[in-house]
Amino acid sequence: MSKEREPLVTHIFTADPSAHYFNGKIYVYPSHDVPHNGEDNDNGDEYQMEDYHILSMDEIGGEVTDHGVALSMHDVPWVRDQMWAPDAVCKDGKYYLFFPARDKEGNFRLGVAVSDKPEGPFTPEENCIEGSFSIDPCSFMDDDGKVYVYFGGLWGGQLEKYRTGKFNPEGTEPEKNEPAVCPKCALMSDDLKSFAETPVDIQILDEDGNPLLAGDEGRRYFEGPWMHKYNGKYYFSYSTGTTHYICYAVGDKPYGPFTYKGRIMEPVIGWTTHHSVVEVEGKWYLFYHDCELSGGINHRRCVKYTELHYNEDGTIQTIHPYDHKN
Ligand code: FUB
Repeated sequence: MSKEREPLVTHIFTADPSAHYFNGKIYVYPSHDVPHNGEDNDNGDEYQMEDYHILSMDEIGGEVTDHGVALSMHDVPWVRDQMWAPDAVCKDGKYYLFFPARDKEGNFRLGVAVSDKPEGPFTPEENCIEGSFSIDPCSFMDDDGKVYVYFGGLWGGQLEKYRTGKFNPEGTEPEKNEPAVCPKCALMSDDLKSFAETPVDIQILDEDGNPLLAGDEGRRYFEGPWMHKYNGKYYFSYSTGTTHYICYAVGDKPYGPFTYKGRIMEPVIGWTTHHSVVEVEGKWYLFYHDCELSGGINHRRCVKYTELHYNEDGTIQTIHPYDHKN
């Protein structure tokens, strides 16, 4: 059985959980951390994931099933290594797994793989999504059936190297008093295998309508985007990386702009923090990870979940991950 704020599974290390409610069950699409003794660095070289295992639960608190290898990097012709945070969407009875990985040149790209079942196995496309770059795809289907992919991550995720629209290996973050690097969004084609448009910037604004600045590290975007809808509003949430918060911003359209509203979760044990938000039978849950299972080793993480609560005005109550009261 699974318990709130405890590792969902302990037989493998898991991270970056994208949770969905498909066919009356909870499916979690996590990264699968590979234990090794290499050192951590700012390029994320320690995250050497090679495959994906899909987890499922019949209900919140239920037994967790590990469905085994759903996709391996050895089966994806364009991938060199580092299969990082994935997500999935269901369209017309098929399941689409979106994932980032380094291509043969060592640049992060996004790929897609398809299955008839939510747990896979997934069959990958031969090539990465044309025009894709960076990491952490979050696939969101709006009420009209359109699917958008939000993505991007700084540092190891290379997002700052695309500031000019083209890859610049020397690209850096803006100065502290300049607008922060924006996450990206692209509408997907009907078959979900390509971008239907050039990815656009997602603007995150402060309370005065100004873009968050690069030096505002407690609020600006770093990686790990997630999109969900609550009471007709679009909630764009993400990790602030260097300050280790999960924050959110609210808007009226899938492309934003989004106005910063606050923190969903305070820092967890470990450097990275990464989440998803899912509604299950009228209650809302945050899936996230920390490094408690490994005693704090950054690349040996474990997926957890906890209930998430909204206030009447639509703001989200901040979760303190190790205080079981809030
Ligand atoms: O798991 C590798 C990377 O760490 C993810 O892509 C980031 O979001 C961070 O969790």
